[in-house]
Amino acid sequence: MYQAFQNFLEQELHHNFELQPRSIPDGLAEKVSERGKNPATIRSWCYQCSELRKIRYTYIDAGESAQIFNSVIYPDHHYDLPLLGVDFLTFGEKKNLVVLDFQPLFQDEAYLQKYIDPITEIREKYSDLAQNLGMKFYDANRFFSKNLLFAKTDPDSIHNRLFPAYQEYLRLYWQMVKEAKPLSNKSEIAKVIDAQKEYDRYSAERDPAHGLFSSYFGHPWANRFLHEFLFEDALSLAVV
Ligand code: BLA
Repeated sequence: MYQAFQNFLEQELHHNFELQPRSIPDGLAEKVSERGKNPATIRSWCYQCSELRKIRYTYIDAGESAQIFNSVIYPDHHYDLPLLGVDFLTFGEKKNLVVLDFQPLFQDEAYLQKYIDPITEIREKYSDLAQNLGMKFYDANRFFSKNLLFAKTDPDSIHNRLFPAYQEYLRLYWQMVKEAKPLSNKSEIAKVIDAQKEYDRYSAERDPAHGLFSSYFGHPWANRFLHEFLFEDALSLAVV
């Protein structure tokens, strides 16, 4: 369902940045489960480049049961840029949930004006994908923007609406990354580090996918995947 989205992301990344592989801890890059009705495979990829310190994406292919594409891009700590967040989920015939956002590190007006307002023109073209759905797991005011796309949709719209929207969001994101001026002030950089860690801590705590990972791949693997790969900086904050 989402292979074309993954291909597009890969092509664009390679075209725009000097990617280097970033390691994935042993046993977490790929796992196959025979537990469900259909065998499920989870695969992840991770890269870095000078502007983007962690680029990760994950595809879960459980045939007709589930197709999931999830990605987060973390800018280098010298940029206070939002994270790019992608979460596209299809379960069976009927349930398609898609979320796409520039995830703000801060919520003050000046920040939102700088990094979120430029998306408005694109978001307005795809208002059918901005459905104002309530959030059960997350707080919409933390690490989400008013320009997020968040929709319950169908395969036709995924192809005809979400795909062009996704292309436009990604292209705008690359442009922002390229135009961003690196921070030189130590305390500003420290604020970015804290905010990115807080994102991992918050996400690891709330992640609605933990149950899904556990049911396919077992509890120990799910815990490792969450804390050692997806949100690896969640723990380091707890220790401080
Ligand atoms: C919801 N995301 C979900 C759900 C699952 C995942 C299973 C619940 C779907 C349901 O309602 O049944 C899946 N989350 C994942 C997977 C990973 C993950 C597979 O982290 C990792 C591989 N989620 C993100 C990112 C965004 C995001 C980057 O990981 C931002 C764009 C958003 N996911 C998001 C939102 C919801 C969601 C807003 C709805 C949650 C709610 O109602 O509070």
